Amino acid sequence: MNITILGPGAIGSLWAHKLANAGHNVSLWGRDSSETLRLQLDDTSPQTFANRDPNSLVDCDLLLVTLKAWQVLPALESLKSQINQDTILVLMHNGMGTAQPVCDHFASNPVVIATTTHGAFKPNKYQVQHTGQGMTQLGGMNKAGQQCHFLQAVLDHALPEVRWNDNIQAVLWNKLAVNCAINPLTAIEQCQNGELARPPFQAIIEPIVLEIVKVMQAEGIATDFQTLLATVNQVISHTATNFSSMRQDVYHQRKTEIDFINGYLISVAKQHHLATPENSKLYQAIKQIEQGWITS
Ligand code: KPL
Repeated sequence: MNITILGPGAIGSLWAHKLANAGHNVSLWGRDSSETLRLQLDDTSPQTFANRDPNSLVDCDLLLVTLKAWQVLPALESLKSQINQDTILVLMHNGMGTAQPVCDHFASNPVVIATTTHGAFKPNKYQVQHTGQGMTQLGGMNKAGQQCHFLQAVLDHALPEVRWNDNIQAVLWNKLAVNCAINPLTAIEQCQNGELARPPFQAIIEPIVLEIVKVMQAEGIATDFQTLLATVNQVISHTATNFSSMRQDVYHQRKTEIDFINGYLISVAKQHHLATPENSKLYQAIKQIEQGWITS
């Protein structure tokens, strides 16, 4: 397949390598203006990818969007005239809230949403490290996207394990809950995920999770407090030495994904007339940190 990776950060670069090794024709579309990008995955030999080649959009079978949530819509909008109406758009990022606007703006394209637990780290422009084996789940967001089940085999062949999930919304909501509880707290405290297992943090996490459970149930997602709390704590323990993506964004003074994580939760809660004071506190604290960089 002709595959273009829009946003070749750590996860995008990992997929670029794996898909190219599986025999696909892979191009990148990154911020860098150079015509080619040379990338090395772990200790394998470096590969050269075309970058920002307009033909790689026109002839694209699959556009894998691995940008940050807040970059997705502006980037796709700016490329809209070059994107073929048959190109499958696969969105893979933390948080929720981009898929519906993408479906609205790209009504003819199949839209698929993906979430992955693979760990990847890009120490510099030229290298990417696969830091943790994980699993990727996919599901269709619109009618055309729901017919893209075959992508499961294509992607699984490149970087297993990949599962197609007809109830991708439930998967995304569970991931959102994990990110709502872990990301802002670790960013505010500037700590590793594992710190949140300590009792003072557990006392903060419990009411956060309780609010999320109520919103998920109002959205028709089957869950309960004990199950969701256990899911959050399992991720805390499995990723104990990680610095969460939001902790890294705050550390480097980069715009965070808060609007698409706790911000998304708060906006859905409002639609159901549910109060979310604990999540709102986290949201405001991260917004205040971001505001501090603008005014300083
Ligand atoms: O998704 C993550 C993130 O950092 O954004 C978790 C699961 C919290 C792992 O760090």
